[in-house]
Amino acid sequence: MLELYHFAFSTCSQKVRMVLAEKGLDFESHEVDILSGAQHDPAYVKLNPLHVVPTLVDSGTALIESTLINEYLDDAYPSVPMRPDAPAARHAIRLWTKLLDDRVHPAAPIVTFAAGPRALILQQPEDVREAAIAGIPDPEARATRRSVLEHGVHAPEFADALAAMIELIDRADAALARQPWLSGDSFGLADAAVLPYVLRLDHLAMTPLLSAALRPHLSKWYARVCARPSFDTAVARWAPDEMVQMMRGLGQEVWPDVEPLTRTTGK
Ligand SMILES: N[C@@H](CCC(=O)N[C@@H](CS)C(=O)NCC(=O)O)C(=O)O
Repeated sequence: MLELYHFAFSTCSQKVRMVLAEKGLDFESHEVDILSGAQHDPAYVKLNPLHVVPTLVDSGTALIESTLINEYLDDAYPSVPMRPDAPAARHAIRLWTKLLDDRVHPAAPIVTFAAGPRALILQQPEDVREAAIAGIPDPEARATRRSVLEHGVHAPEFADALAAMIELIDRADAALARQPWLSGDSFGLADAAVLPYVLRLDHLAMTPLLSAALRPHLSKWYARVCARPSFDTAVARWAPDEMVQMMRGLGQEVWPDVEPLTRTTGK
């Protein structure tokens, strides 16, 4: 019996849902509204002391950290394997997940909050907004969130965060010139892990960065991933059209300020 504590638009939740869907695993869904601070609820913090989503509960055992959850799922439910057997190929997959965990994931909320839900969060009552920020356990992450909510894409942290995401799509484009999937010959853990960050750029109307003219191999890969049944089950179903349109609209508003930064980094 699997239970997933997650949030519809969270990158880490999307990557775990992709693996669950690829493996045909059903789960009981518990949505945690991280925009309203539900990740700081003491009952949830007992499951996930890091105050973040996702958390997978498998037969009563709580599992945290999305990269490790996906590796766990591949070990515990191997009938649809999502990693090759060869040690070097497994190492290559872990290089992708390490890049995401070390560099890209910390950048993603900066890019997201600056370009997207910032406008919504600023409309929240101040006490709700403050409680959500105050609950972030890491002081540096807390200060960054405050800065990004205050200054949006003009926050000092924004340009480097955008550069991290662009570095990811450049690396992926180069890798996909050599092989059909980031995990090797078939869709696997690296593809599931990278997808949410590419999708995030798309949802924030930074779609020109994913164009066939600029990044042809990534562009084809993204179209193939979006056509998989798992994408529908794990991502599209959880992203109501009106929310996606709203994210895109917010992204479009800041694109004139963002676009010049995309020219000084990556391709
Ligand atoms: N390393 C963790 C990171 C999880 C994480 O940062 N989750 C985000 C959503 S993608 C979250 O819950 N953020 C809560 C917040 O921003 O306060 C993992 O991979 O599971």
